[in-house]
Amino acid sequence: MTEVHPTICRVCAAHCGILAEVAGGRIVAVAGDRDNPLYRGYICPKGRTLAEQQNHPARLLHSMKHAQDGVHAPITHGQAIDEIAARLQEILARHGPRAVAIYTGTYAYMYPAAAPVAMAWMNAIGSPMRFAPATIDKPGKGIAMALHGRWEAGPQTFDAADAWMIVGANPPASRSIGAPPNNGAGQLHQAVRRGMQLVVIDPRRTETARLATVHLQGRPGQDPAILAGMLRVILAEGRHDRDFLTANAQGLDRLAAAVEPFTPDVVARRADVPAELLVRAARIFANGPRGFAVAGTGPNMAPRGTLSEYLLLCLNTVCGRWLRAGERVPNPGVLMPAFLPRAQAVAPVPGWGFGEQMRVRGLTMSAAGLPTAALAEEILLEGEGKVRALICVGGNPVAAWPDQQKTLEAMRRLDLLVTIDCEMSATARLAHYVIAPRLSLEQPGITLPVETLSGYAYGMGYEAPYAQYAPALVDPPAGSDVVEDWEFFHGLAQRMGLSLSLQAAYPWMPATGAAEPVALDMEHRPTTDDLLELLTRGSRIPLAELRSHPHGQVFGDGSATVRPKDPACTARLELADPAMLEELGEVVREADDDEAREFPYRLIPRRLPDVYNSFGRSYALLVRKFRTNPAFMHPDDLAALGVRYGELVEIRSNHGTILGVAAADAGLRRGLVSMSHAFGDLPGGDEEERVRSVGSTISRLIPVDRDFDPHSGMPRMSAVPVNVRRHAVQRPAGEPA
Ligand SMILES: Nc1nc2c(c(=O)[nH]1)N[C@H]1C(S)=C(S)[C@@H](COP(=O)(O)OP(=O)(O)OC[C@H]3O[C@@H](n4cnc5c(=O)[nH]c(N)nc54)[C@H](O)[C@@H]3O)O[C@H]1N2
Ligand SMILES: Nc1nc2c(c(=O)[nH]1)N[C@H]1C(S)=C(S)[C@@H](COP(=O)(O)OP(=O)(O)OC[C@H]3O[C@@H](n4cnc5c(=O)[nH]c(N)nc54)[C@H](O)[C@@H]3O)O[C@H]1N2
Ligand code: SF4
Ligand SMILES: [Mo]
Repeated sequence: MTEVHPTICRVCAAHCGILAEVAGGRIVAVAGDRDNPLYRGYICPKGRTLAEQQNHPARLLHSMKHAQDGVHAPITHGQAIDEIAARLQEILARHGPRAVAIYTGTYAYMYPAAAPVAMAWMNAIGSPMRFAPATIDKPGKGIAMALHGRWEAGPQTFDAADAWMIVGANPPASRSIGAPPNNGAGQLHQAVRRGMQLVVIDPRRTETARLATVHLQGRPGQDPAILAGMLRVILAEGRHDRDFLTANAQGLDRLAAAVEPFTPDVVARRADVPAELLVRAARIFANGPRGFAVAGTGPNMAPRGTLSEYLLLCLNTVCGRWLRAGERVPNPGVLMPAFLPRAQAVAPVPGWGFGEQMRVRGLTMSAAGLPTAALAEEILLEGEGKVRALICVGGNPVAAWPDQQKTLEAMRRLDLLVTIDCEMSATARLAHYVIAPRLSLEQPGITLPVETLSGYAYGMGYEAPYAQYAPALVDPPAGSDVVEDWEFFHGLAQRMGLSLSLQAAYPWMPATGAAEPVALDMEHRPTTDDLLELLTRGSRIPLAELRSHPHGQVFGDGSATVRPKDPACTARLELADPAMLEELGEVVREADDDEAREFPYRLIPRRLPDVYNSFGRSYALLVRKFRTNPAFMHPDDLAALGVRYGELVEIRSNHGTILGVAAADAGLRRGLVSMSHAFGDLPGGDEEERVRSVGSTISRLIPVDRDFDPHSGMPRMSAVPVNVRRHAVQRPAGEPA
């Protein structure tokens, strides 16, 4: 007998509402769910792997303990937690709480209880050393928002936008930012068809750029100049929203003076974009009348990512692209407390320089969190405060952190490395213990993680008051021994005699007020549903009500309109943060292009549609098109180097050298190498063979301690200067070494 159940795909942060067919306790097929009011039947190839995941040969069905020489042996999860707790207690007793760090990776955020229970455990041991991918992703967002101030009512929405701008993001592939999470690609197409003008800034002619009214295909790393140039055009032509600025912002004159040097001609030279196109893009955006401008990983990974995000906020503010009193609140909250914002600014706060200090490079806590790119150095640096134990949750540092050489050294130096991972990832293979988790369809889930994203960054999260609850659909395979990620931390706390208090907040969420910590029962383990109740307490729609809508529901509320500004509110959006304008001054003074002779090419990141960071390589369906991460280059560049498609190229930076399989992308600017990250696995063995079977690790080209944002600690991960040449050894694919 087969049954079909609506559920939530948790392979990526889009969290599509899908259908799963269950027979004999197994998932036998998945499909889009036409009855889902938001996703309307959408599913992608990654989501389709859910039918295979549960019983996939690569899946870990038991936790593992390192035996010797890189060999792991199964261990029961209870025994593993006993041993880890004992080891942690020794480390805490000898070295104090700072010696224990946590890294909550990508898959920690697909499970609403995972990060909150993990943070409750960190609170209980008293360690501030909490790291997440945010600081190697788009840290400029949180920091820029701190410096600029927030607009309580949020931005004008995508569904009603006349002019939309996307800087270095490609939602058709990444489904992450720049378009709503529910089939953003389809929505972009529709919006353009209904007449929305789209401005795209990307050195590559992406799927997004192909829909653009204006595509500025400039040099990577030149977003500060391009955005300053657009601001200059808008201010010079008087296209700014004077009334809005007078009432709600400050620093306009200083901003105008700071962008003055960025004339269209200057920007055209620096960024290599036609001056007329820059002017046209600025006019389209400023004329709106409605829309918003968002940035993805492109500009954030390039130098001065925080400045780019800051100038983007200034651009939105200067054009008044924020919701006003009386307008509809797109999402007054569903699983979060009711949110009826006012049309007013929330004053700026410090972006960095508070909280825990890193022992390296003068880095501190920032509005984006502690700098993940400095954790390997913290582990390697001897002395008081050294990090000796690391627990990873659904993350893969060896594949994903910049500077793989340093990451490997650090992982090997740890007294204790534990990772919760469903596969023997590159990091798992170095771990003392690997905890095998339940997979998504084996546990209840809610769309809370997506809903909370809007609190982290504009242009993320749901634009509609939508939510879904999904019960566990199947048990883990017979004979397996797996736990939910949060259960690991509850188990640790039990053995260590700690009490846990749960806070209904995410690392990226602003405090909601309703979030007084609640003590968890340490005697009897709560159920995941108990935790979901706790995490959503005070929600506008009770979880019980949501459960009666298995296909998800849009909980409209006609009365949800933006309230007028509080007469007592004096907060203003800041257009002239001194540190940001100082940095813009440095852009004026710096040479157009450094390192041009030795490293004439620039490496830029890109997302491949069918894999998700290091997830997906084990699935035949997902590697049909790209088994590895090709080194995409312009065909003329390849011809100039005498390289044919499929041949090996050697890519060298000031930090390392990797091989890549050459592939042509006529949509790229010349002078670029565009590659995806998190491929390449552990180094070793025959390189020519490995690059064709597992790909290459671009983070080996990226030093963490040379060229980095001084506030976020983000290293230069786009516009990385590299040299490229044909590799001396060329063996056709498949030929034995
Ligand atoms: N299929 C798939 N989806 C994913 C992921 C995945 O691996 N695969 N990863 C997920 C994660 S963790 C994230 S953070 C998001 C990221 O989501 P996005 O930020 O949308 O990532 P990309 O699709 O790589 O788009 C980034 C674009 O920036 C451009 N770019 C590079 N350098 C610069 C620059 O200096 N300036 C400008 N203006 N553009 C530049 C690149 O050419 C690229 O087109 O995607 C998520 N979604
Ligand atoms: N050079 C370069 N480096 C980059 C980037 C780049 O563009 N260029 N992008 C950066 C970005 S944006 C990000 S977000 C980071 C990502 O950094 P990470 O989050 O550290 O990397 P992932 O590869 O997403 O790690 C996910 C891990 O979770 C495991 N996993 C999969 N499903 C589950 C599950 O259900 N439960 C559990 N517990 N584990 C699961 C996977 O096997 C994998 O090992 O990488 C960053 N690094
Ligand atoms: S877009 Fe993401 S959530 Fe939607 S089906 Fe694909 S992997 Fe799943
Ligand atoms: Mo990311």
